[in-house]
Amino acid sequence: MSEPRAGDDLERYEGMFRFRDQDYYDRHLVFDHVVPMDGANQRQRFEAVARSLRDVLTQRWLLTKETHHRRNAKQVYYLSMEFLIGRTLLNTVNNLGVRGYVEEDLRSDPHQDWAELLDAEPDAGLGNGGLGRLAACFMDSLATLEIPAIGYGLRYEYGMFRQEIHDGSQVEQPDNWLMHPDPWEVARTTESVEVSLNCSFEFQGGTLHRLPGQPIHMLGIPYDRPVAGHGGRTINTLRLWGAASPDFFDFGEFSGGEFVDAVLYKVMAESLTRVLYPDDSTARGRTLRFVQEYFLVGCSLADIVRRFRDRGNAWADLPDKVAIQLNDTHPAMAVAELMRILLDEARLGWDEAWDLTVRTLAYTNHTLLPEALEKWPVEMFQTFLPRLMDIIYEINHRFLGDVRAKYPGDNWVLSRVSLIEETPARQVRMANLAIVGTHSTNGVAQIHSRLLREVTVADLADIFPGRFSNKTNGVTPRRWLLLANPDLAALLTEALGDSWPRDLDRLAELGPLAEDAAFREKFRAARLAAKVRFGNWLKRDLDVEIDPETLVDTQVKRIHEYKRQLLNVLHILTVYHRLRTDSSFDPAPRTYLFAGKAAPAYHLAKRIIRLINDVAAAVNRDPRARGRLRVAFLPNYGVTLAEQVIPATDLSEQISTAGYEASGTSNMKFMMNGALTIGTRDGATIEMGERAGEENIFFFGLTAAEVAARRPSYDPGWHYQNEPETRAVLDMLSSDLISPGDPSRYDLIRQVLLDHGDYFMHLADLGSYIQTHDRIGNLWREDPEGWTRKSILNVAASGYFSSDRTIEEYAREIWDVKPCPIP
Ligand code: 26V
Repeated sequence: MSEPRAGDDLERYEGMFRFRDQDYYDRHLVFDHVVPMDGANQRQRFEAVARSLRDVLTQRWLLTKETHHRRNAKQVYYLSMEFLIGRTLLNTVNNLGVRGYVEEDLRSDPHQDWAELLDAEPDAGLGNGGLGRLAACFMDSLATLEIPAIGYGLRYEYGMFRQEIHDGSQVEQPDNWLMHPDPWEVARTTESVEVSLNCSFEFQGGTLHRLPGQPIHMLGIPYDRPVAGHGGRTINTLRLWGAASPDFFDFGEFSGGEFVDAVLYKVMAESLTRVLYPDDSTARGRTLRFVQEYFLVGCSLADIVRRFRDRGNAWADLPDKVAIQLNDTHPAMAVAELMRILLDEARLGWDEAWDLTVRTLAYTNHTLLPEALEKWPVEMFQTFLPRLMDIIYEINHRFLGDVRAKYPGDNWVLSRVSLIEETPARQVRMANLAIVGTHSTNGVAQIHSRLLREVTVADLADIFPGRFSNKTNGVTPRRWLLLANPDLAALLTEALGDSWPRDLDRLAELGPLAEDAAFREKFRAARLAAKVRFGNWLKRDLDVEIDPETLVDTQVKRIHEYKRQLLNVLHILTVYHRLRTDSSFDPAPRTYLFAGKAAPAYHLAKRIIRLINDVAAAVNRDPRARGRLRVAFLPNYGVTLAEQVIPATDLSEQISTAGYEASGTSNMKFMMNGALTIGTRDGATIEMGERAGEENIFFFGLTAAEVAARRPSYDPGWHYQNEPETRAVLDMLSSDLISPGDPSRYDLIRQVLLDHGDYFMHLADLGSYIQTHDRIGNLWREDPEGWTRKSILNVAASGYFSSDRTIEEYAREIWDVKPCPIP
């Protein structure tokens, strides 16, 4: 990786990277921080390296913007409330192809340690999970494919909370990731945007009063971050909006007491982008989130329209020059806001404005869970955004007129597709708004797109059949393979040359090598090296010890009932029960790893975390389990932890109740890194099986159709009565073994599984899950060559799951954009 690649014309970077030769690095270190060279701390050194790198890419960044502008190229705008970026330094160094130079230069600095330096960068955790990480992978692919694109999001001062585990339970700590100045971002105060709400606030004696009808003006300050594509040609921009209050009030007019109120008011406006909302089913109805969504939409559309007009375009050309993708319904107010701009500012007629709006916007759905489908009270729109509410009413009026013509006399269909839900309270259905107001609605895996069309919004799909499509998710191989797994990446480069990170289909050439014993040996060695590296990292950073020779079995993702971490726990308890009751039982030695955050108000999910920790404690202290069974919950799951654990995993757990996981993306990352998968036929895991061959993936359990068919008659009690192991394991939950001295600690979980109907059907799938795990354990121990063969075949079949393929499909089938090569 230290060699510059042919054709990447990296020579121009050489010389610029002489950090030690009094160049960028020394200057930044000494002058930015005003410290002597040898007195700087690790954080200051990180900032200096990052700044130097930003200096190096600045010219390319400017050239990218200038080229896009000059060519008036069609531009993609990706609107998302979340971008789960993680760290930027190593990814940028890799993508620019300058890792060799940087490492070499830093080696000559006696105070410098590359690994420690990387650790000084906090994760930019501006997202909850899959949806936010997908946005970050897409930004990488857009830049790599040289597609003109800007990502728009919010600059939360506090990202996803930091998870600590106290006595086995999750404790949320604020993530003050911007405590130190962020070296990547550029504040562009001169490009600030003003957005207005029709509702103001007033402090009176320290309490807040709403003043409907009195407009409040807010400022959006853009903070730009460079997104360097692999090969370093295109540097796109991620623009995050920070909220500020314009100093529109004249401080001189305020008397002494009001001065303080005025400042409080200002502080309040600036609080808008303080914190990321956790993905929380109870989060609906919260005014701050509503205003955040509008703030993103208002600032971004103003910016997009300004760029469009600056290039001298006529309004009629909007869809030919601009493609706006809505990442879920969070920015769906864009439908009404773009109409407002075209009607009130551009002064177009309704029909033309509507045609341009629909052709410019597109929408991606990321979940079918009913509690996650957004609805906002009509009253909230009326209070804050009355003009948008008027526009939504008018859209609905015209739309329902068309529907009436299509289905005369069918009032049920009208009430189902209406943008407004009438009962129990009047609310705007944001998914309906997004489908009606855009030309494209896509799901994120085949099964998900089908269920969306056939079940969730079947009426709308009937009305607009041509609007629906599937775009199966993908992940960037740069971060998830090249960066995360240097051992395997080096082997791939040895076998295939160095083009695979940009052409992941080339992994298919590994297929025949699965039969080559010498290659299998090297492959196994690379995988073991990754596991050893992970083991050392775990010991050093988290003080957890694992044996890299054991089968590492991992489930990492948000903690949610539908993802069924509980099913995994029930299997572990089954193995433990056998170890306790059968002295001849001798399973293949395994390490079970969990990580994931629970929404702060999701009590059951938090209880599941505690259960995992209690089970880990019980198992790990029992001599009968020693060397055979080990369980660990790794705190604070995030991008950086994922980069560590995924390459070291042998078995990936993708065990959601079929029909509930829209796609999953960690499943793809595990596959690329050579893990085998145990999974239900859900999300993109189904497509992984189609590509790798059913014999190379471990499917178990009910299909989505079977889940739906079984639900009405499903009785979890039957399994308890008739399956001795199921009964033994559920009884362990309320025994002294797991929660000594507190046997009722897991009553809630027992109730969910037995008394409340087990909505996610854990017990229905438990038997088949356990049998499948038994087969997996045997294969691992009895046939290591066969395991490695399957592992290689999985990597070989993973090329399809590159986000480059996904983005090429969006570009061709939704956006109609072409690459715009930078000279
Ligand atoms: C909902 C809410 C509700 C209120 C406050 C904040 C918030 C944030 C996120 C969400 C919904 C998240 C939906 C989501 O992350 N879906 C995941 O998207 C992945 C990428 O397409 C996909 O792989 C996962 O299967 C899907 O669960």
